[in-house]
Amino acid sequence: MRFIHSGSTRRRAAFAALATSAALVLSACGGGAATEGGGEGGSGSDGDQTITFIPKQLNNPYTDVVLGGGEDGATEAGFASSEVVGPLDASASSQVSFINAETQRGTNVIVIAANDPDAVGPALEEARTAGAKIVAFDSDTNPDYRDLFVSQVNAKDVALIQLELISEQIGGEGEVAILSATANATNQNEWIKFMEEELAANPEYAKIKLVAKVYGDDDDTKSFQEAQGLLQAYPNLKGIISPTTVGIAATARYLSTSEYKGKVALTGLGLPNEMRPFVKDGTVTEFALWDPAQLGYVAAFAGKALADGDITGEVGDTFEAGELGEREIAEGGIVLVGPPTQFNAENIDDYDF
Ligand code: RAM
Repeated sequence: MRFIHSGSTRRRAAFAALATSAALVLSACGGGAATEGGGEGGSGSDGDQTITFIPKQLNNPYTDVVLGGGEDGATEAGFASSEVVGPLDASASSQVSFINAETQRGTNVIVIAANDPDAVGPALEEARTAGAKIVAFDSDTNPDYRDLFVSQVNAKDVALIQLELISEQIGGEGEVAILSATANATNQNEWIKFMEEELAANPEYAKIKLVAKVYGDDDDTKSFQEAQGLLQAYPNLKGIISPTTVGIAATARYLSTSEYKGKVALTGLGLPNEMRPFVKDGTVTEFALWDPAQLGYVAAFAGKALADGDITGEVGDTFEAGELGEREIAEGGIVLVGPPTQFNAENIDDYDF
């Protein structure tokens, strides 16, 4: 697998299509037992272990890239099969039936990006009792419910980068708003908390005022409407931070054909392939992200190390994550992937995801 300049887009698209049909099959049977490709209970031996990824939602282009990396990682790590199941929306409890189905199938490793830190808890506890290892990635569960969390980048760094970018782009003063994903998402809320703390504590940001936080639910249409609503409600708005790939793309689309293009700044976390036209047409100057494929890739290797009993999730445990090398589990049971990259007109064409 090649990272950052990855060219396996076609394979990823095929994988995403498979992912969507898997979700529909499981939805159709109400999250009940599905037997295809399952293992024998939570204790598969080396050669027949199974891994299932449960993203926040399917039909999210960010998810497709993450899962492309996950699929590569699962194969390289030596899982007998890897699958993707998940809801089509990112609401708090939408993942529960999918977790239950994996427990019934005896899946050895469940990798989940939690839509809510607690709503998935009881279902994950049952999965663990049945022998599954739980790897959270992208958006953590309450730590009680998982063996470890694979985090894209240090959460505070993600927050700080976005503040630096918006401050630069609005000349250090004025009203700003945050357009987030869902109100329950652990990752979003952690980044927002760090942004609010830094705005309050750092004198460099004394003239920046956070006037609103709105939620587009990682739904393209809702995010677009929320962006529009922000500009109507706050005529003096100077900038928008959208720490979600769905939100930033929808907001850019809105701004690009509005009177605010080039006047209201927009930054946050975006996919270079989705943001390229808006960087080229002057709607967006600079935004950030990590390589999402690496997140799925590292999560698969972490799952294998747990399932093999090589690690337990203790601080200081180490495992090999294929071509990304050795990873160590840090305080809080967290494995960092990182680092973040900033994208602008000068470098955006160097990236293909
Ligand atoms: C969205 C999701 C995801 C987040 C990225 C940056 O696709 O909200 O959880 O990590 O954006």
